Formats: sequence, structure tokens, C-alpha cells
Amino acid sequence: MPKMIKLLAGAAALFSATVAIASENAGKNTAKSDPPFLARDVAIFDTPWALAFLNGTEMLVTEKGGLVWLVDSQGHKQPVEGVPEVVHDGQLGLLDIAPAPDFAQSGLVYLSYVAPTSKGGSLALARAALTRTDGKAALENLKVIWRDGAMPGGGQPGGVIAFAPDGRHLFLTVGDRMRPRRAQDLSTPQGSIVKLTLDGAPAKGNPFENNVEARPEIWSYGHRNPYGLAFAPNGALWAHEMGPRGGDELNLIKAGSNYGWPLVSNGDQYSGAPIPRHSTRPDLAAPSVYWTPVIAPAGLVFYTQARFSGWRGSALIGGLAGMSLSRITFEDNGAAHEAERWDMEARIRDVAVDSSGYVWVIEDDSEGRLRRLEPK
Ligand SMILES: [Ca+2]
Repeated sequence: MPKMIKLLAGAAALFSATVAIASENAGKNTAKSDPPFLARDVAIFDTPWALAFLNGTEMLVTEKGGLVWLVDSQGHKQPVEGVPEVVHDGQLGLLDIAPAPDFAQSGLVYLSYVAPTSKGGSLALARAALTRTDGKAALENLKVIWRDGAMPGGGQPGGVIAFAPDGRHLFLTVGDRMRPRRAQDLSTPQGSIVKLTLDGAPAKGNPFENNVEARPEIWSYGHRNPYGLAFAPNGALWAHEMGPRGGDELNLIKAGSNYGWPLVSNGDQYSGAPIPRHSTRPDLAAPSVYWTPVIAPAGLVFYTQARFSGWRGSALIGGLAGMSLSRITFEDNGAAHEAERWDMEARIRDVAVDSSGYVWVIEDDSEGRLRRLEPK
């Protein structure tokens, strides 16, 4: 590299290090046992994974084993037929579900799952019409609109869907499937967040669309296993992901950014072997918040309602290992803080807010509860 360019590159790295927001370790925070809400048990599911409201009173709940339920706010459950076959093994199975931005008119829903392949299963994104005839609910005209490429792998599938505020695109988290190097390999979508049209095609203007060696749907990369993805009220995209031993992360997601896995982490390998910290590589995007020890974050929703008046603008994150619910606050400069964490005495898999401002959580258990949180 010519000397002048080297100098400029060094100056750029220094500049980005100077403007980077300091990462805050929230792992040392403790969960409070006196939450400002009452939790009402509404229904029970076998290992539920995702919860999504369709309207003010009805929601869809997925179970990892491959069932979808239509549920009302009183807890009445109706099975939804027409769910595709899934690979149910450890972390793999039926994953997220989300109504289309125009669901009220189209009746379309999107779902993610690990689909059977000769290599053990690949992450699939499908779209289907939710129909209700003669008292029966079903997914009809189901079409797989995107696949991760059917490469072999282990757990850590990712699979969380978030629609862009423009209503014309969607984002999907793709886990590294326990093949960490793929998170730095732009020729595979594993370990990335992808941006797609509502038909599953790579979005126009994606950051690597002119890189012939890259998958054109990739929006950001260097991710490990993201189980939370949501747009903030100001239009910023946030994701969280599970670290290895330590180093869970909450990241502000920007087009083309590399979030570092497995080159850097604020956690270590499960063996105890160290991984270089984010601070050693200012060229890689560092988390706004990290957790060491971990909470194993799952589910992410921004709270914009009035019912919990002090929570407006906050994000809520469930904790699997943490058996917790965390409230995250944000600053205009991209900094974030775990303001509070409450002990939920169960592994929290997903969190949602209904149109009345109540918060709903589901538990990761063979008898996992759907619970409604209301202010005390
Ligand atoms: Ca990272």
C-alpha cells in the first residue's frame, strides 16, 4: 500500500474510533424482583417461539415443533392448518411469524422456519394467506420466497422478520448456523441480516449489489445468532444477538457494516479460549450495549404507547438465560442503556405490544405461558 494511502487509512480508522459510541456492559446489572407490572397468565403453549398481533385482539403464536395458533386476548386457541414441514431439532424448527404491512387488506403473513433439505435443513422464508372459513383457520397458497442456500450447519438459525417503515421491504436475521467463518463470507447469507422486497428478491440499492462475489440481499454481516430485530420510532434499525460465553450484543444496524463475529467479541469461546475484543478493531461496528455475563436475548419490541407511560421510546428485550425482561433506553447519538431488568422467573422467548399498550410475553418451555403485563 502506498505510504500516503496507508496514512489516510490510519487517519480514517482513528476518526471512526474517535466518533464511536462507547459500548456499555449491561451484564453486571441485576434483575429486580419487584416489577411495575402484574403478569396475567393467558394461555399455555408447547415451546412457543414467536408472538405477533394481527389486530387489536388477535395474535398468532408459533411453536418451534411446527404448529401455528390463532389466539385471542382471552386465550382461546385455534390451530392454523397448512403449516409447512419443519426440521425440529434443538434450536431449529418453526421460527418467526409476522403479518404483512397490508395484512388488513391482503391477509398475508410471513413465516420463517428451518426447512428439510438433504443437508439437514436450511432457513426458509415463506409467505401465505391466512384464511378463515367455516370456523377453520389455515395458511393457503404458501410460497417459499427466500432460502439461505441449503448449506449444512448446526443450530443458531436466526430467523427474525422485521418490516421496513416504508412497508415495501423486509429484513430477516440469518444466524451463522455454528459455522462462524461464514459470518465474514459475503458469498453466504449465514451470519448476516438481509434486506428483501416483499416478494423475497434482494432489495435494490443493497450495499453489496455490485459485488459479484457477494449475495446481493446482504445488508449487514458479522452477526452470530440474532433473535431480535426491530425498527425504532425514529426509523433506525436495531438488532440483538447472542454472544458465545459472554458478549451478547445490541447493535444499531447500518447498511454494509461488519459487526465483527467471529473476528472480535466481548465474550470468549465456550472452551474459555479468548476472542479479541471489539475495542481492538475500531473498523468493525461495536455494540451499543453488551452483556457479560449473558442474558441470551430473545425478542425485541419498541414501546410507543401510553399505558406504561414511562416506557415510551424504550425497547423491551426478553432474556432466555437471564429469565428476564429488559427495558432499553436510547440517546440521539446512538448510545443505548439497559435502564431496568426484571426477573420473570422463566425463559422469555418473545415480547410484543398490543394496540392498547399491554405488553405480552411468551416463555420458552414445554409448558410455556403466554402472559399479559399490565401496569400495577
Ligand atoms: Ca459484534
